[in-house]
Amino acid sequence: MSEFQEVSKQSGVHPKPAGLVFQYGTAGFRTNAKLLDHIMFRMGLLATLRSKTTKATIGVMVTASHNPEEDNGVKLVDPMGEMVSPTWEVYATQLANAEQEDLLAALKDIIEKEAVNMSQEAKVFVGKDTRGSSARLSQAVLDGVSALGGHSKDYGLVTTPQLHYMVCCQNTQGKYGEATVEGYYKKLSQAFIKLSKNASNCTDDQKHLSVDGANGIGALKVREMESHLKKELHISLFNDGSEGKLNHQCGADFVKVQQKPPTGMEINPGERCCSFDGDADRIVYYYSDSEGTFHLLDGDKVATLISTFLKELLTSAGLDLKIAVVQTAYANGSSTNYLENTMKVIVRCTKTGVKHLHHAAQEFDIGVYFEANGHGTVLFSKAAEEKIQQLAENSSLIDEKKRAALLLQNTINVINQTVGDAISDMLLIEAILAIKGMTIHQWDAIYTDLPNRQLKVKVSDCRVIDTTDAERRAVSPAGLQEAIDTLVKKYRKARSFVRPSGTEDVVRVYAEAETQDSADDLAHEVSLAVYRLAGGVGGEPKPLH
Ligand code: 16G
Ligand code: MG
Repeated sequence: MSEFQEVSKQSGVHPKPAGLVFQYGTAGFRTNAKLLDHIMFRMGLLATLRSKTTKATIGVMVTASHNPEEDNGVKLVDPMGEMVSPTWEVYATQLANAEQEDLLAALKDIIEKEAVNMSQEAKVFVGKDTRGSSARLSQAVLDGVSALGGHSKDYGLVTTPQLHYMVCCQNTQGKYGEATVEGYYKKLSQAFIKLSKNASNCTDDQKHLSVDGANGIGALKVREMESHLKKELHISLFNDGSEGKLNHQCGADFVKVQQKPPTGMEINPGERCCSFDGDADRIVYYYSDSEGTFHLLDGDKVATLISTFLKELLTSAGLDLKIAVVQTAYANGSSTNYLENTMKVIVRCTKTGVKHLHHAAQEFDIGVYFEANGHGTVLFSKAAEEKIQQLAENSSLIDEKKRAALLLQNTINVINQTVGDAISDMLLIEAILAIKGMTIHQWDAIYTDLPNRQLKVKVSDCRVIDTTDAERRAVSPAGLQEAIDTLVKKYRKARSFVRPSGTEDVVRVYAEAETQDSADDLAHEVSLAVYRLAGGVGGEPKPLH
């Protein structure tokens, strides 16, 4: 088969160091950039096969998100802009780990299993973040695509959600939007400006937002987009990449984990601030109050704000659509309680990882999904979109209904439904706060987070921990769940769970309780239980106080 001659030749330029083994994890491959060249080339090959099988354009994004600058990674994007299907994650792992001399056999195995028609045309969109290694690694992806005769389009520097958006636009023949960065800015900013027109008496102060760009791609793209926003939003951009290091002491992950503002940002009391992560698919908000205390508004607060807004609009529009919020076990208990008991919306819990939430959100007319760490978006079913569209176009509607229908229509357009998108989420949040005339403090006061603590425990093999019920209960090792149950009973309003990390070789422990001291003690005691029952390595976990 001559079609493989080029693969053989090119793979020699991107050889696999013998013995290296990687797993396509929760968000693709991610490790030190020096080890990734062969993986990138092979993901170019795999994306080409996936494109032939689906007869659609596939995306490949080169990024390691919130990881340090030295790392890099790769994620594959399926035709509608969603994460690649689980079967192909398995192929990705097999192909990445095949030793150099076994590469063709591994490739042919996938072709056979999926009955890939090799004469089918293939098209792959490639994007990259701002890391020093990204140019070289995305070239390796492009080499993989061309080695199998696929066509590629290199979008160069784009955010992860922008690449997802391009793939969806392309495969819907432009129905979702125009598959260009300019098209993305136009679609989102026009919807944002229309939404903003519904905010009465919004002062310049209220239109101001400080953005921490994590010294990454999100900063570049916010800058590019600014002129499209027609002064409806005044952005002060910090950590724009001109000086600082990517994700270093800044960005959404730093702010969420450290519970403090990023370095390099000036914060005045009561001012709204937000942070993106390194590939701009996560966002968290925060402010500091008049006493200088820092307050974080995470993905749970975002989900609450958005779902409240949508629910009010549905009521005003007289639309009977089922709205649900999808969370993970990390969602603060207060948020779940507020959503279920005060707002009376359906709440679903899934395993950690965007793809699980996305999937669950697809089951509702409107599915709002957010991880506490700030990954999330809103999905509208086709039927829901059509109903909203019809209502917005109905000329006989009276004021309040008409207004609500138009707001819903523009809300749909400002949202990137393919994946969580920091820029799109930011515009939606800013529009909602402006329309509702709400300060960040008022938003924060919707409910009060329960104090919580997250810890990690090193064990010799994370696989000994197996969980069920969306990771909220451990089924193995024996006795662990019983131990957790007993510990939780000691504290008021307490909850705790453990799960093996999908991105690090550790077991993660989460605990929440009525006071910070109780949450800290509980997290420590549960860590000890994990250490003792699940083969902890190194010294015993020490108490926090
Ligand atoms: C990945 C996931 C994120 C999840 C995190 C959990 C995507 C795009 N990213 O970053 O959603 O919260 O992993 O990490 O799915 P952990 O398994 O180490 O706790
Ligand atoms: Mg990210």
